[in-house]
Amino acid sequence: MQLIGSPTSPYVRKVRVYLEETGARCEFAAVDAWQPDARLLAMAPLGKVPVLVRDDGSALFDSLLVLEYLDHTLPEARRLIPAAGEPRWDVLRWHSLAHGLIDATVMRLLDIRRPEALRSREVQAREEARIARSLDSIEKNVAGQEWLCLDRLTLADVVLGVALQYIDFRYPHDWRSTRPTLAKWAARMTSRPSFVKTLPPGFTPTA
Ligand SMILES: N[C@@H](CCC(=O)N[C@@H](CS)C(=O)NCC(=O)O)C(=O)O
Repeated sequence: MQLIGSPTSPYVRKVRVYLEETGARCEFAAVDAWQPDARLLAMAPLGKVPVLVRDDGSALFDSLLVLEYLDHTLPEARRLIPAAGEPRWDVLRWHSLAHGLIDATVMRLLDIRRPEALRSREVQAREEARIARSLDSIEKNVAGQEWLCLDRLTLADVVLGVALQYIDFRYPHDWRSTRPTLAKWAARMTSRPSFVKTLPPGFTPTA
């Protein structure tokens, strides 16, 4: 299998950290997501990464679908997404929240990168408020625990770690001083080898 994606994309990094953590076998092919080539567009007409090319040549896209598929290729003991019941909804709910943090940070960045006359402070403020509100809510819910769900690493931890580092990368600001529990959790999670190995080029982790 081959994972196609950009090394700076947080959506791709979700999958790369997952692969490092589970040991699922898949080679990585780096592309520029903003200049997708014809092969990529033929497989994934939305032109967004990550794209997973399966061994039969068929493609899956959208990070959660790619992650669900990869998880199903593993024996149950190595999976990071519970198969059923409350633990599954809990992990997927955390995934939605962390993925939403990534979406908000991307939306803000895209607005900032528009020509000055087209930028909207209102759009940016809306995304910044969304991020602040979500971080406040997460601060109340991490409660000093090592893992977000169950008593082990799950997809929830992987995606929240990626989201927090993406905020540091693209929206650097002091979110830590008012959220000390989350700051500690983030420091622990992002020091894992899976995170260190997949750091986006040009990003120096916040201490
Ligand atoms: N919902 C998608 C989002 C993927 C996405 O937006 N990827 C960005 C890279 S950060 C992309 O490929 N952008 C290229 C474009 O929008 O043309 C997922 O979770 O995979």
